[in-house]
Amino acid sequence: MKVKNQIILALDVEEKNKAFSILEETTKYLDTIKIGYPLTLAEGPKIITAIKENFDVNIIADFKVADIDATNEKIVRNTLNYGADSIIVHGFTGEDSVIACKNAAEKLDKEIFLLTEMSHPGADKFLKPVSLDIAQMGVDLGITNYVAPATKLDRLKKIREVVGKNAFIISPGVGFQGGNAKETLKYANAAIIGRSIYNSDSPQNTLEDIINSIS
Ligand code: NUP
Repeated sequence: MKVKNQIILALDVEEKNKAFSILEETTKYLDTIKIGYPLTLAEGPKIITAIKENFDVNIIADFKVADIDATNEKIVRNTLNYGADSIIVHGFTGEDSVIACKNAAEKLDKEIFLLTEMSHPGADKFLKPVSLDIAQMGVDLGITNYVAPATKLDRLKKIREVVGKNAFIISPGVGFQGGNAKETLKYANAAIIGRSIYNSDSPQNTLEDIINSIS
């Protein structure tokens, strides 16, 4: 996997017009975006298809899939059939749930990202104690893509140690949540950035500044 300029835009706006205007400004510098519940619930899942038809971007669907295996299979298959290239799944649900996601994605020649630890403070209570085990489970299952926090560089570093140098880590929490892009990219392959870009007066200028800061 490769991400242009090592930046993934988290497009958590809630209107198609706004989403499209930000994409028009930023896709010169980006080839990968992340869409989650905010835009998908506001506009319906066909927004994924519409973006794929209008912009040359890879779409990571951030649906943090966390159900039993049979339901996970349906969520992953439907999401990827709308045109998403990959989907983020939780690991805390355990092996059978994660394997169902992996198999469903591979059937469509697509990929999953395994979420290990999260970037917000509250994740320290329940997720932190098990996140390295989640990462190790991912390795044991042959998963090569991971999500790990930019706000907790010590944790990101540890997760990198578990998943190995060849794994692909994408890392949310840069900017608004306090993480720094350059520091994050010492351990992660790409930084996920949302509000700092899409809430900026000039998403394009902000993105250019971030890219300059890491190169
Ligand atoms: O641990 C996580 N933290 C996180 O912020 C896992 C995530 N998937 N995210 C998502 O990354 C979050 O839902 C949002 O879409 C994006 C970060 O956006 P922002 O804080 O840069 O606006």
